[in-house]
Amino acid sequence: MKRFITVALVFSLAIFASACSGEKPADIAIDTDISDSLIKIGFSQVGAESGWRSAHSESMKNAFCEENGYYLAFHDAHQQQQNQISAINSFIKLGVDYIILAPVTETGWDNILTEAKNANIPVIIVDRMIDVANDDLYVCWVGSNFRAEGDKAVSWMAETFKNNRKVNIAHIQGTLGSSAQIGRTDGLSTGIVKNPSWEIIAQESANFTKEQGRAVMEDILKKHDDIDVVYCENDDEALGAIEAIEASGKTVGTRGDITIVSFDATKAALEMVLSGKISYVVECNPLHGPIVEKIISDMEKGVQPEKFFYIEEASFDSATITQADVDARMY
Ligand code: GZL
Repeated sequence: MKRFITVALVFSLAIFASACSGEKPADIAIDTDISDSLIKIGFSQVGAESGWRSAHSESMKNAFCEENGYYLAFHDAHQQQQNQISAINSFIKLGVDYIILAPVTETGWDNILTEAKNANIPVIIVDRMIDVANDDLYVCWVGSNFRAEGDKAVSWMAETFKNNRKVNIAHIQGTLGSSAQIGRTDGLSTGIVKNPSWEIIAQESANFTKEQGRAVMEDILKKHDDIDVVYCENDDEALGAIEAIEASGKTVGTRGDITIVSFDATKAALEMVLSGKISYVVECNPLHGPIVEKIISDMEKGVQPEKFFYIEEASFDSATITQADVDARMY
């Protein structure tokens, strides 16, 4: 196990972070009396932008707890890549045993991950994917097939609107350049090619947040009164969009004015599917903690993981969902 710097270290990324992003300070505080028997994990998390993200963070914190033999240094990057790079730099200086990165976007990681490699600290990527020149910069990746998620939503739309002469789509994207946005957008783009009656009449990012989802939808509603479908790239954007649509006097749902399609399948969204306000939601499973913990536990025994681990995912349709589906939701 790597020698861990056991002095009181408070890495204030605030100065650097606020200089770059104006975000609230986010410190990494490392205690002095960490038992050498604990495996030290540095985890750089995207932020706390959505219900999905909160569930993801909780799953990771529960898995990498002291009872399981870990010390977790958790950093919230407030959706800023520079904050993540600063945090990883701090983890390297601290001499953690493993770095886990949930990357906000796909590119820009080569240099910092090269530094981690040179420090002999294994890096595991979770959730979104990274695009680096050398895949040896990370040990493995755990996450979702975002393109497949988009294809699932588009298949449902093709069946639902197969008799429509025209389908006008408002497309609310996630964080531009993130794998989740790229994959879900690619799914819709392919659907547009395959379904000539479909047209994207508006397209804008709401950065996976409810607030921006509402603002973007308000803006689109001012310009368009012939929207048939809103394709939201996560539930938080969908919840915000629904607020804006209903405030405008229109109704949502398959039998309403505007059909809502979304991704994540958080409990809040499933309740909306059950009520019929959201017509279809594709699950994006955030419960990565136990999977990643098993990978590290195996690595500690000398077992190398598969390079890519895709999480199993379902989807929910307002025509078939049950109360039991909603009650069973863990997040
Ligand atoms: C998907 C994840 C996305 C979620 C959003 O794996 O990266 O980021 O769909 C979250 O809710 O903000």
